[in-house]
Amino acid sequence: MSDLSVEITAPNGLKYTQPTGLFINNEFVKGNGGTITSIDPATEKEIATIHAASAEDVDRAVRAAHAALKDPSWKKLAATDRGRLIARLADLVDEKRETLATIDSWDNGKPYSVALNEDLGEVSLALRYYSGWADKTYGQTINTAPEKFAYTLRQPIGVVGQIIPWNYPLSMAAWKLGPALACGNTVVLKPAEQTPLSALVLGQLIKEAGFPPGVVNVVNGYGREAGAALVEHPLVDKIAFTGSTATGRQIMKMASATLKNITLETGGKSPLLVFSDCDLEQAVKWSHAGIMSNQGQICTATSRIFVQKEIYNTFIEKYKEAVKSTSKVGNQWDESTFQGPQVTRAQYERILSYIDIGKSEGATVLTGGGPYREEGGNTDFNKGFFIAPTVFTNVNDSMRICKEEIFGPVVVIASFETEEEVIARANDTTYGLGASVFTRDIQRGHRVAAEIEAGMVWINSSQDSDPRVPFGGVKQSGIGRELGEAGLEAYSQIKAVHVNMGTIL
Ligand code: TXE
Repeated sequence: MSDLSVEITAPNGLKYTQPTGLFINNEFVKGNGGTITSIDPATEKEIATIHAASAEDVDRAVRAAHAALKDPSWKKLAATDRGRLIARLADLVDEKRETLATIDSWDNGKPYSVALNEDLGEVSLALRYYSGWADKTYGQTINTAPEKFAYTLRQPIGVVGQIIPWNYPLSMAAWKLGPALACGNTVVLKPAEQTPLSALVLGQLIKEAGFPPGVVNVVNGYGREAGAALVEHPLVDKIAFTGSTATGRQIMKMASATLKNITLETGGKSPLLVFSDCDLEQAVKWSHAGIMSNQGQICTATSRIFVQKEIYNTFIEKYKEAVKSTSKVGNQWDESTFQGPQVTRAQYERILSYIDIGKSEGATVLTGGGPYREEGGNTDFNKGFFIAPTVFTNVNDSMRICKEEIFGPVVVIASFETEEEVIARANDTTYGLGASVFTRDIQRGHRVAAEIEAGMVWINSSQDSDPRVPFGGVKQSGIGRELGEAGLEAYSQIKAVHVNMGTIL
């Protein structure tokens, strides 16, 4: 493959130039790790074929980032101007919103309106939020002895490798780029091989915004080759990863060879607790959105619903109605689509196999239970990775569908009797990412929030996320926090400087 860009017309009629190379030193270059062909998950047709990075290509990108770190154009840039560059990038993202949303929607399968209004909104908000932090990261002054004191400098960690997943391609890039750049690091970003396209257009915008060459490099590639090469590279000082717990574990092992700083955001099996004193309509609405949005491909998806016994039957009936009335399955471009196709055949088959496991474990299928194959609308349901939104009842906590992350539009609904019991059951998991609690009892809401083992708790909602608020997990759902002021900790390190003003030893 020699071409470094291709002219594309998307199914919604949008025409744009898709870069296909690796983005290193502000230029698109050939990769030597083979190619990646992106597939539209609704039609299974090819979108574009792009270059993949070999370990040598990753080395080139890392060296570019390493040189940029020391280059005065970045190292000596005033913090306020660093912030200005990030804000300029946010402006360019806003200008190119339709193009970027079209690419992510096409490549990932999520409804276009969701990509446009939710993902792209989040990208620009996260960048803008961190642009403001660039000149507000201070150290401390510490009095130590009568003639001595110390101060701390908050400095960049260095070259940061960022490995991101496919469920929110651009948001995940923005969550990681914003704080890394605000703190003065340089970056090698590796998008997921399932959704490699939009990050390349972002590369173009990074150059246009005026970032010096090498500050941000984008290398598409396969996890085991390009991803692993990034993690193992001795000039990479930190790895920030979002993806599966299994890969997170491997990354931790690989990073230990050079004792790299790491932050990991991994899987989850987040509980949602519905107490009988709740606003039932709200609980149904949020618990549906909490798992069925984004095709269920949400790390914090509230995939285990526990409903108090007194309202269990009513809740089940209302949930079934909500799935029927809200979870409209279709292609990305149909405005009425709530749920598009799963991202890849591999994910589709993985979810279907979990549905089979649920059936063989004896759970009852309340809705769905297999591929979505209804005729009609604008979509050919004989093609594409469409799953019928699936609700299991009559489950018990030891079933695999209640314990393992399915990462699709599949939810289990169980019943409980007491607060103490449901907290213990909600916490009986190796994961600890998100949790929701629905109650009108203000004391109970806060009490349960404090007791749940999770990095984030929603009281009377699900899936709220905001760049100003820390995001991350406990237990095997991750290490460290992204977003908010906490996100700056992940991308800066503290140097202590001891000063002697006197003459006493
Ligand atoms: O994830 P991987 P996959 C979960 C979800 C899903 C499962 C598998 O349950 O069904 O993971 O998805 C890169 N060294 N989540 O296989 O492998 C890879 O190229 C370095 C939860 O897609 O974790 C991609 O860029 N990097 C989740 C990224 O890791 C490696 C989002 C994620 O891929 C690598 C996605 C290696 N050895 C999946 N192997 C969430 N927390 O939001 C892979 N990669």
